[in-house]
Amino acid sequence: MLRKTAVLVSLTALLVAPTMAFAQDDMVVMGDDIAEACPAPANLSGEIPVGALFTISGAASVYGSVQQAAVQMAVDQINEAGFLGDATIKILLADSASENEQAIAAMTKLVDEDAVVAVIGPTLSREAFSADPIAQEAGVVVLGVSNTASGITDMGDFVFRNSLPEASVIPGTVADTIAAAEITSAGLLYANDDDFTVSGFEVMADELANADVTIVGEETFATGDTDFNAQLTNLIGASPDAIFVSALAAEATPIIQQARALGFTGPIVGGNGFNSPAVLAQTGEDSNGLIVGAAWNGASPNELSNAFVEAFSEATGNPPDQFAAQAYTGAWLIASAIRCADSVDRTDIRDSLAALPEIDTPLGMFTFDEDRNPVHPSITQIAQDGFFVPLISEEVSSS
Ligand code: 1QQ
Repeated sequence: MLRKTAVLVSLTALLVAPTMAFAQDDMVVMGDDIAEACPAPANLSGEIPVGALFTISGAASVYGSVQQAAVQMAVDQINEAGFLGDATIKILLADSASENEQAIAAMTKLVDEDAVVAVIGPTLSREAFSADPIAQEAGVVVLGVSNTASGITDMGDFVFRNSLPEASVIPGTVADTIAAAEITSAGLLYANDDDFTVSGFEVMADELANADVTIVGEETFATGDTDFNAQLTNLIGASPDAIFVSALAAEATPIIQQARALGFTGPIVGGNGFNSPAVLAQTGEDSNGLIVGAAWNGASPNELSNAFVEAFSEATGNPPDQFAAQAYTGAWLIASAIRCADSVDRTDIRDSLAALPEIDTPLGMFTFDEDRNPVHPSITQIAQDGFFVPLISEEVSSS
């Protein structure tokens, strides 16, 4: 029903032939296909408040700070392009501080006091499981741009994510690792107190078993731990071909360092928590041979991705990571939903987001499935000399 409406709107838009292109100052940005599918809004004016709830401080701040920069960059482009007609988006930024209670308090304020029409975030899956029910209850769209645990969108029909879940990415990571490094055995290490790390571990264990890789051992730790020598000694003692790790960046870094210090030279395979350049910067040569599945890599041969890399690098002085690409795309998706709804009614925005046509994004051709989860390509990467590059089999060395 909703999709039919979108098609009709699209035909109408073609008849009035809007040749609005969202290239600014020769810069290519997202939004062209939505500009064609949905006519310029006629009912919007003023500043439209949209919440951005990210972990800007605390243990997981490596993810939140780039998300903040990417969302702001997208919103600046959206406003400068007049994508919402006479209206502009105003981002209300809130810091979840890597704490679930803080995420709940911030979500409550955004939804109740600030009267946002939608929220982008929160950064961590465990924050989302704590805070998203508040948005769902209030009937406000919450769009996760980095939540990868299983079950996020099961919280309700106002809960969306554009971040590929571990369940979509890790099967490819396992298959590519087996193909490239010919592993037949693996050890597993994960934090057992975080929704994302537990979920990632479960997918890794299932996929390895499906692929007939022998699991030589499973070890756990708690978020905040710094010494992993006991667990790694156990795993390495069983001589695995690879070690699979589900951890956030703060723990991923010492795990890589300690595994290498204990003499492990095989592939370390990480989940989404490893996807920050901070992990590579802090581990230096130790991260060579690290394999990580991702929703995006800077080498993606995609015009919007290339333009995004250039604009983000210019705006911030640093190249973007996957979290930036997802946050940037998320802000454009919310703007697209508002434009196509031609309304700031919270339910209209929900319906419009769910009905968006497939659109071109830096993440590739993107659409939501019927459960409000993302559908777009994933990629397996390997760390080489401080950078994530797409994995091709010849590049795997057992250092
Ligand atoms: C989650 C994750 C983290 C790595 C987010 C940054 O994927 O918590 O779901």
